[in-house]
Amino acid sequence: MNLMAARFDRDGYFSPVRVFSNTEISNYRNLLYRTLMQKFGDPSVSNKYIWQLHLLMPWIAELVQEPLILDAVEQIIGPNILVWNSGFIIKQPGDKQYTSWHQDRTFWGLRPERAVTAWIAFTKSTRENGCLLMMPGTHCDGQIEHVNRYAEGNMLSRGQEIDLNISSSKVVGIDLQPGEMSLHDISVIHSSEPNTSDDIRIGCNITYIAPEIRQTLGPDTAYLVRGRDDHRNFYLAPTPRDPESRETQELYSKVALERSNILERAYC
Ligand SMILES: O=C(O)CCC(=O)C(=O)O
Repeated sequence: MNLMAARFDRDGYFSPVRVFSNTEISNYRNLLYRTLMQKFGDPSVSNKYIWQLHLLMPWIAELVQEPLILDAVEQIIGPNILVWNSGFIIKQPGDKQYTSWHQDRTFWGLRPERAVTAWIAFTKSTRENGCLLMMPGTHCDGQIEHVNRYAEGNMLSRGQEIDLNISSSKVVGIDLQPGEMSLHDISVIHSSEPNTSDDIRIGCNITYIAPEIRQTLGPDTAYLVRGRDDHRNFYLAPTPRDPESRETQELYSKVALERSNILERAYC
């Protein structure tokens, strides 16, 4: 086991890993602004653009296949890799939105729970602008009860929260420069706070799974990016060619609906 895999195994996360140069991440940031920022900011459509954006936008399909990301992910889940999700979490300057302490596994129906999320910094990510916060080692604690609190500003759909006295001395902030990523296990307890800075914070999160993982809450889709899938537990989606084409739009609507049904059925 290499150093990264050993640390991930011990702590439930690993950071930082440089995966894009400054020029590359700035190009991706431009693409984000050009294709999606307006949609994210429009409340009448923004909830359509939460899940699996790599099945809509060709440039995100390319991003999720970046070899440096996959090399790191391979150390953790092995040589056969599917993308289960990709999306963006954006906090505007002074944004009060946050995510409460949670374990991703609670909502996603994936078993066994071995899956990893790559969180790629499209901007600087710091304590001040609301970076990810980790509770090291908590991926070994099993499923912890979450309570639906629906608190204002909580970015989780039902404001799900772990009812636990979290000691701040154990919390680790994941500081990242643009183009760096962190990796976290879907069982580790994590959160993020509001953006108290004058700068936007943009994170792209991509969840990777091994093909032997099953979806327990209904039909689901994934995207093969490395190796092979001998299990076929997920419908394997094609690479999108044109986000405006009927074919891509129909597939995207279908998989987004299936995903929201999965979240509806999830524990909590
Ligand atoms: O980006 C954030 O503020 C929270 C992200 C998160 O909870 C996740 O990627 O699992």
